Amino acid sequence: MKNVDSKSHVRGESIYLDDIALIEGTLYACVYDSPVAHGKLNSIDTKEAENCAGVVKIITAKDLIGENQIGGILPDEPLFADDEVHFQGMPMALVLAETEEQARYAAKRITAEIAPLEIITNPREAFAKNHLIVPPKHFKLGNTENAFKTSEYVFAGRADLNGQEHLYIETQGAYTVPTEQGGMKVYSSTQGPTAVQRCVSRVTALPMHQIEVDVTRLGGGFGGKEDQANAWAALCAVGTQLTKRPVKYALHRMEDMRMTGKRNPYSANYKIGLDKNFKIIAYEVVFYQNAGASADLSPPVLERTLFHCTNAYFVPNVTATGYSCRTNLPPNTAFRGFGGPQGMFVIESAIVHAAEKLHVPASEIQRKNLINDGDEFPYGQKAMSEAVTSWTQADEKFDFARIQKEIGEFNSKNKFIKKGVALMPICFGISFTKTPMNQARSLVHIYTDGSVAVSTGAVEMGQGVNTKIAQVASTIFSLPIERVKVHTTNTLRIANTAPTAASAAADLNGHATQIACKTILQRLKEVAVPLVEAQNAEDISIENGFVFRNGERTDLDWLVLVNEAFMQRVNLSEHAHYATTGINFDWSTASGHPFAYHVYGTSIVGVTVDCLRGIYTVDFVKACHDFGNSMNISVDYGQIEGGIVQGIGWMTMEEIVYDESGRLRSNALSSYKIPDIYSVPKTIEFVPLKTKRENPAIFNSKAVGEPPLMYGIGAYFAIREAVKAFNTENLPAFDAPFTPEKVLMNLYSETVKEMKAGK
Ligand code: MTE
Ligand code: LUZ
Ligand code: MOS
Repeated sequence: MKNVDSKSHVRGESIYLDDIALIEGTLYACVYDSPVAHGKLNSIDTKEAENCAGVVKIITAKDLIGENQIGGILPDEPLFADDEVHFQGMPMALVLAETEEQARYAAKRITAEIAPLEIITNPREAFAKNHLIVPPKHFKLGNTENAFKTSEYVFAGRADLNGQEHLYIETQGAYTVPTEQGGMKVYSSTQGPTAVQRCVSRVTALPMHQIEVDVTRLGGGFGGKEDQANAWAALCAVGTQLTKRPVKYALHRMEDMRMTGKRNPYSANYKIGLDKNFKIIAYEVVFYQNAGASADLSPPVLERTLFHCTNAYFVPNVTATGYSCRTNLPPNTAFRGFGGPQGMFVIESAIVHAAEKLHVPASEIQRKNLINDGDEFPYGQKAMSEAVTSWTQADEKFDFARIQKEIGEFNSKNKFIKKGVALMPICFGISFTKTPMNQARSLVHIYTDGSVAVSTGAVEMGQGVNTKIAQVASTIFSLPIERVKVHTTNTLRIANTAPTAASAAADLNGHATQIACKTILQRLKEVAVPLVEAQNAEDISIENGFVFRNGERTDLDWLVLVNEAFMQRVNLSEHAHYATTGINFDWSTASGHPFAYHVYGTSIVGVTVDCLRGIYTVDFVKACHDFGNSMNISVDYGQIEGGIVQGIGWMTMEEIVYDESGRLRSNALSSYKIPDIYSVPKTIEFVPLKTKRENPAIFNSKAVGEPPLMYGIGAYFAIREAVKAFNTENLPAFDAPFTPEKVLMNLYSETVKEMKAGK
């Protein structure tokens, strides 16, 4: 079944923030942001800007009626810089003008006097100076100290990972409109309407019931709008509060890249111990997370890094430590995988390191250590594992040995073109690790023409959640999907929502919708009993628009039944609540059962490297993936393909560069390279995992939004294999992304060394 938005998308008729018709009198906002990464703010001079044409008001910290604070987890993020600036791009003042051009022109005329303070951009340096966002986090299973003593082989090393720009097609933005009696309606491009509502309430001091947040859809979020849509909504809201006029701000691409946080970069130290059969018996890892200037979501991101630090493997003795390090960069934040991919990259590096030293294929160590049913993750939960089944089924379908053999033959015949292949098993936990966030609500109405309207807490951002929710209602009521409309996400209809994140939106909100629909359906069946002369509601079913009695079609149709229910004053609406059962986690013991389930899969990634130029192509990604019973295979394939390409981009070409002054050098699409259609793998082939197990998500499905990104990690290691096939003298550092420049330097490492030595 097609995505319910496909027609309006193709026609360009779908509505995003920038398409909302503006009300007369709307003002345009533009931020003046800090030109330095760290300093004491002595004064801001807005005089020249105030005199610019069209300027209505300029707002700074001192003008706020509410709190100058937007930090959700820790109160460490002022909306406007007050006494200090903490990163380049930190908002300092907001210009409101009659036109967008006037607002931007005036913002450029603001100046500030800032006394420079020490700038730190590197997480290890921040750690050395004890600039931590939160106290360190630890996971411990077994006893690594003893296990290293009994290990046959021990290897230690370092892995580094850069961040990633979200590059949602629709930039951040908001539009706020005053409503009567001091209230406000907020249109926001956010994954978290409730987070926006809370934040607006905080900076305006308006109670939450005066604030209506409405979201039609996003042109992508990828985690970047889980928390970081708040600031722009808060800025517009303050503007509306102080001028009593609607205020709009849609960021330009370069503003967005400069002012918003990205995927957290990490630096890590690992130590891995194996027994003589290559079983990993000990793993010690320390993560230095680059959090940026404030907490934002970095603490839970770091937690998920620890949750996934052993990927799809069972290691009986694990000590994992995470430091969230405060630097003078824009606050980093959620990004598809939420720290999980970073944890996985480090253990994959450790395994490849061991394999190289032991002269065995990495896949042998990977396979021998896959987690099995009943094995314990380092956080106490016992696995219900599909790691081995997905590995075996991928091997049966795609034949690893044959692929490896073909690549070996190719490499022996070609001097300047080398191929490489890597296996990438994944295991990703599904549920917000903060248990209370795993709840959702749905509001369902049947109207007297028989059509159905659904509202939930889920935000559509291209991932197809509205299609899946419409499918739930259409399945329960047995109506064509056209009879169901999923409406905007709105805090007046659905309150206290979790953000659409953690790949859990379709499940949580789908379940709530299922409960609401079933409740109404039961009422309708009871209405039908006397009308079709049945004994009781159990004898009734509704299929394809007709009432069935004991499996036999009657003449009573959906429309008549609905109207009969209405005439009998039976409630045709329901607001239902759903909360995931059986999950818990306690940080005081660092153990529990945080995930409803895990998503598994095994991919094989093949690349070709041009050893004269250092450029490469990803030839194929083939995998056995644990879709569960996919609710919508075409939507899920879209998620798989998009996730893989995004993962490959992160691992290979997307390179965020901040200079030592904390200035973003990769600040536009000319200097930040993301995968285009030419860098998409020629072949992406997936087989669904076959298993007899029941899947716990809605309609026996499994979450699909984030896990496929992690297959992209395989591209890094496949390129590494190809590079080693050309330059056998060199073992490249574990330092992602593997950009063409780095590939070239590693292909010619000896030449590079000689050049450095001045030869
Ligand atoms: N797909 C598209 N097209 N656009 C997006 O912004 N975000 C991803 C994923 N897939 C995203 C996407 C992220 S980070 C998450 S957490 C999930 O979608 C969220 O949606 P779900 O819970 O409905 O899977
Ligand atoms: N967001 C969050 C997430 O707040 N908690 C999570 O556990 C999570 N996991 C994945 C993506 N976003
Ligand atoms: Mo996704 S990182 O959970 O928004």
